[in-house]
Amino acid sequence: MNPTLVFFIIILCSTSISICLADNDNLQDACPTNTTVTRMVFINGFPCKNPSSISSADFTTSNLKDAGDTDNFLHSSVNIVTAADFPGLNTLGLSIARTDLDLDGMVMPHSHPRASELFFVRKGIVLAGFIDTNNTLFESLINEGDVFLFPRGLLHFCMNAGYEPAIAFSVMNSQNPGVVSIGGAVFETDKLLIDKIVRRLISVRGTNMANFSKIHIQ
Ligand SMILES: *[C@@H]1O[C@H](CO)[C@@H](O)[C@H](O)[C@H]1NC(C)=O
Ligand SMILES: *[C@@H]1O[C@H](CO)[C@@H](O)[C@H](O)[C@H]1NC(C)=O
Ligand SMILES: CC(=O)N[C@H]1CO[C@H](CO)[C@@H](O)[C@@H]1O
Repeated sequence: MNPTLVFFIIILCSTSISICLADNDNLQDACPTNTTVTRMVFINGFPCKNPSSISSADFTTSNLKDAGDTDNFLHSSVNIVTAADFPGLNTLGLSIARTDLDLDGMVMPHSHPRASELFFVRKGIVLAGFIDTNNTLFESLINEGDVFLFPRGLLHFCMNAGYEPAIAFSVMNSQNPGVVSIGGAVFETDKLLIDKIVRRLISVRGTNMANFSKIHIQ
């Protein structure tokens, strides 16, 4: 094939990929989700409310005020609020989450195919990390007020590394980030497998073992 043509095809593909990687731009000020519309037609996003009936309540949520239920074998809870639950988020390309980590709590490796994530620790000490496409582990011990970044689509995890329950909030750059979890329903019945994954994380992590001494799966 003509090399110039190949070059233009590559340019075309890479520019259209970069467009697809972000949520669509909004064409109006706001478009709060009308949650009562029966979805007969499937569109990219949610239908908007009638602009004349939009109010400040559409742009306010208290869904992240309360701690999630950490009474589970991972001792953690994650509550993601998307445009489906928080009408004002529709078409803004944002969503927000709250993570509660009890002592020894962890969130298993997972990824968000449509969003990068800013992870802000509100309380406690958290070990947060992600694994890139070269299987290199990037991780940090983050304290209250610190922010860690999980790039789009990469597997990431976090665990409580302190001596008190930890709380973190995340902002994601998609109104519907999606979750691909390797710790899903399959593993919830197989604690041995979880134990193997934790051991694997520890071995990847190598030297700094001190913070892991408290992690155990019951
Ligand atoms: C939401 O959609 C329903 C059904 O189409 C409509 O009756 C209702 O008025 C809409 N609500 C708002 C606030 O626009
Ligand atoms: C990929 O990882 C290997 C070792 O794990 C390292 O030597 C190499 O530099 C890494 N490559 C990139 C591009 O990061
Ligand atoms: C909570 C805790 O023990 N954190 C430690 C984890 O490891 C680093 C590096 O060794 C220490 O600086 C932290 O105090």
